[in-house]
Amino acid sequence: MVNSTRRPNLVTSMVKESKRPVAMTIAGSDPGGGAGLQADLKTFAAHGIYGFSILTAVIAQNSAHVTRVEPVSSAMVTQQIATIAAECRPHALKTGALVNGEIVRAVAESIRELGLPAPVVDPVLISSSGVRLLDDPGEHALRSLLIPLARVVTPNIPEAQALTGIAIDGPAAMRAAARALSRMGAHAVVIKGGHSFNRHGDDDDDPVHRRRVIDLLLDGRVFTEFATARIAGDGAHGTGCAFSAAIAARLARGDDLATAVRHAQAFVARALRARFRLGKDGRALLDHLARR
Ligand code: PXL
Repeated sequence: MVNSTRRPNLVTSMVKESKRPVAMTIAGSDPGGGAGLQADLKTFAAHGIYGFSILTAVIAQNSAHVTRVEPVSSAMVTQQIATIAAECRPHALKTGALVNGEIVRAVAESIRELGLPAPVVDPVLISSSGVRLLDDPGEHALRSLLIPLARVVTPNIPEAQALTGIAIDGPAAMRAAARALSRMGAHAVVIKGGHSFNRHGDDDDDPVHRRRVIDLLLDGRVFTEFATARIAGDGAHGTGCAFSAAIAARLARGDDLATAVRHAQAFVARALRARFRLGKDGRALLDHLARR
């Protein structure tokens, strides 16, 4: 059982307090290591950032399928965050799969009550294999409780559409969706351009977006576009996790948000160019430690 009255031992009390940057992820488990909490920790490590990880759900999955999602109790999520934060306040925070309304509420309350940094909110709604990782009450709580606390919210195009109700069929609608998310209270929004626009049900009839990916940042009232060459193929498992974790890692190092987004885009592109497969019918996996 828990022994909360245990006295600190002499050895640990002599260890110097570290100045090294620390980031915290609040996310679900991917035992395959491609997405979720494990991918976030690898991304932090690749940036030289120490990582704290708060588990929201145990998820049985491989790169092709999610077979079971078992949420952790919201009390346990609260307790993990409080116990870790009592020892060291992280310099940056990101959230991933939060599964249900109670967990979203627990995370938002913990951030407010403990005065944690404004989080990078990756609004994970469904897994890349199509299974819901946030239920309807959770989606509502995300909009009303967590997005208003966000330093930045990082939806892909389908997530931005689901959260705003705006059909994103081109650059103007993408800007409108960013403004709508900003009106929900987020300090900033990045809509990732990796998913092509859905025009007439045809994915890629836009000549610019066929060759390039444009991630759109709205910080306050300022739009910035980050363009990069589109990497051919059908992407990889966990690109969204790597992107939001890389932003958090850069923020933990003290970068401003635009610099963090630019580097996160380059980080994901590098990891994606070095992608590989482990199974026969699975999705590609990122190489989070790729050098170039
Ligand atoms: O990429 C979204 C995501 C987030 N978190 C976990 C996941 C996935 C996608 O599969 O498994 C745990």
